[in-house]
This record gives sequence, C-alpha cells and structure tokens, in this order.
Amino acid sequence: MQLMDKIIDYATGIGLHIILDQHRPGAGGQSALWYTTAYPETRWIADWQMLASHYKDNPMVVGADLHNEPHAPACWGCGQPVIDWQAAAERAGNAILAVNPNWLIFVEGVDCYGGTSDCNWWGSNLQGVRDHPVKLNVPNRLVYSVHDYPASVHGQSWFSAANYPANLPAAWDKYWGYVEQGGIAPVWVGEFGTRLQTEQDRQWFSSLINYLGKGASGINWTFWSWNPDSADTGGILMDDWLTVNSDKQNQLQVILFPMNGKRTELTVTSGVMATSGAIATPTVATGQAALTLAYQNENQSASTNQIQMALKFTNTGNSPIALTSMMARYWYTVDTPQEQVVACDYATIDCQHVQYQVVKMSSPQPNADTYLEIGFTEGVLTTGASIEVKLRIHKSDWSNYDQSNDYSFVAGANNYIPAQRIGLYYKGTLIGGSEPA
Ligand SMILES: [Ca+2]
Repeated sequence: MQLMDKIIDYATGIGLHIILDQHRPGAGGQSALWYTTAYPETRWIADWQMLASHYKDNPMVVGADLHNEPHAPACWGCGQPVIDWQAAAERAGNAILAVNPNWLIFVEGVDCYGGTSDCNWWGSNLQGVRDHPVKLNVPNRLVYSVHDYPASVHGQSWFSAANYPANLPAAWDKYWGYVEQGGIAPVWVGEFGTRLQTEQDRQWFSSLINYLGKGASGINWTFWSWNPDSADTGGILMDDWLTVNSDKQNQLQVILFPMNGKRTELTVTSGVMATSGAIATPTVATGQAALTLAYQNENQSASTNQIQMALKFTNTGNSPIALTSMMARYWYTVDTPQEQVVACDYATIDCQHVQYQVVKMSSPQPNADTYLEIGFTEGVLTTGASIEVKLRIHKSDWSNYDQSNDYSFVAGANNYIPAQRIGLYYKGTLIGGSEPA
C-alpha cells in the first residue's frame, strides 16, 4: 500500500486521473476468472472495498476496473455463479459503491457469447449486455470496457477477410460499439496498442482511431501502453524509457482532448520538475514547511470599500504539489451586513483556475466573523515554484469596511511577508498561519 500510495499521490499530484485495475489476482499470471484458489471471490471483493475506502478522499482516483480480460470458462449472464462474470461484476460493483458511491465501476466483457463460435478478444465481447445488463445500486456509475488489438498480437478471423480493414467498424459495432451508440451505457476502450510494424497493423490503428471519434462525444479510451516493456505492443515511450514514439503519438493526437474543455497541464514551471527517481510523497505538515504562504496588503487604508490582497504560495519541498490540495483563508469582520462580492484580478495560472468563496462563521470571533477561502480547480505547483493570486472583496452596496478590526489585515505589509494570520491548509489540515480564537 505504501508503494501504491506513493505512485498515486505523485500521479494525481501532476493531474492524472486514476482507474485502478485488477490486472491479475496474484503475481503469477493472468486468470480467466476474477478469482483463483489462492484469492477467492471474498478476497477480491474485500480488497476492492479496502481500496475504494482508502482512496475515497482523493477525487482524482475515479474508479475500479474490476477484472482484466475475463474469458472462458467465464460466461455472461449464464446463471452459474462460479463462472457468471456479469453477476460477479454486480456483486463486486455494489460492494464497492456501498463504501464509496462516487467511484465508476468498469466492467469488461467476456470472450465468447452464446457458444464458442462467436468470440472476440478476451474481455471484449459485450453482446450479452443487450439481454443481461449489469445493474448497480447507484445510478450513473457503470462503464463497460473492452480491449482491442491488431493481427500482430493474435490472428482473429476478421484480419484475413477479403474486405479488411473495411470490415472492422461492423465488428466493433457488433461486439461492443452498440452499447455506447444505443445509449445503454458508456464504453471505455481500456487498452489498444501496436508496434505499428506492419501495414495490417497500421490499417487497424487508423481505423480504430477513426471509429473512436473526436472530443468529449467520442468513445473514451486509454492506450496500451505508456511503458515500452510490453513485448507485443511496445509503448508510447521507446525502449530508452525517455523518447516518445512520435509515430504513435502523432496519430493519437487527433483524439486527445482537454478534460471539461480545459487543459490539464497547468504546471507552474518557474521551478524545476522533479525528475524520475527523486519523487517523494510531499511531506507537508506543520513545522515542515514544504508549502509556504506569503501575503501582501494591496489596500492599506483602514476605512475603505475594498479589501485587496496578494497571496503567494510556494513549494519549498522536493516534490510537486497538486494545487487542488492547497487552500487559504483570510479572516475579517464585515462591520455592516451586506452581500460580499469577490473578484480575482490576477493569478499566475489564470483566474479561471482559482476558486473562492466567502463564508460566514458559525462561531464569530472579536476580529473575525467571516472569511474568504481561496483554492484552485486544477494544476500542479512544481518544486521551487510559486503561484501568485490577487483578489479583492467588496460589499454589494460598496459601503466601507473598517479593516483595523480584521484578524488577517496587516497594515504595514506593503511587500510580501510570511502570512501569520492567514490560514494555509493542505488537504484540509492547517499547516501555516493561525486561526482566530
Ligand atoms: Ca472589519
């Protein structure tokens, strides 16, 4: 778990979303069914529940791919509990959702459906969904998943058809495309890949990219694989583990798209990105100032109609920190009750990635009945980098504040000073400054 935490903390810290996958039950090898003698179904479900609970506070870990590539003797909807993958997926999916209802449940298919003569890649035959759909207790959590490969990986019958590659879209429609096209549930192509060393493979690759479609309305996918040591496909990285295979990358480029219409690579680059091998979980705790906050007063008048501040977050540690994990609070008194209006005037990564809210305190203090909370929607603060934000607050009627009685106001801070009366939080825990008491 410590190793896994380390990888997941780093990956999610640089903006990657994670889908966990039971690629195999033990270290020995792939298994046709979701369990083995050594790892029974009870263990499979218990392990998934443990992971779903363990990562439930990290919103970048989005779901579970329940079992990799189920295949015969696994069946779909046949009603025999020890081999019925559709029923097992419902049992595990519902058990996971009971401890973490936010996760997506990714259910791969089987290989053959309705006999042994109509078969697709392992885990990639979803024909049974039409008559035996997976039913989960939480709506909108189900995603079906398939894998697809070219002739160099295995000689499926459609690769030798006279009308290849024109026959491919109809095959995909039949085995799994209909699930997405018919609006039954989304389908995620969880694996596809090739070394692109034959014309036949190149035709398959461009056909599948065209079939998946562009943008958010296309079929979603992940590529097999990033790492180069998958013998039959190679990776996006060449064998030196550094150079990108531009042949693959350039073809995939057309079906890449930003999440939610926004780019995710908002890395603040005034620092140096941690290099591989030097990556550690950020040790951000009180007294170990891997993250610091500085404050500059942008409006020093005691009586004024705007509170104006500049804040600077700096990563002084040895690993990147997700901007979504950091937050600050500026405390003040409103003096006269009016609606509070906040504006972001400047941010190193653009104000659209800054989020803020004014919160009325349930237990007011003499110098604080309200605070402005500042956070970020996405992005990464690399080692040594800083991010600066300039905000102001005014009342809806533009009446004056008295800043002299505000807890976080420091009249003389006309340059950046360490923020001692502004709260700095990492993953919800106060790590800098002090709260009013
Ligand atoms: Ca005040």
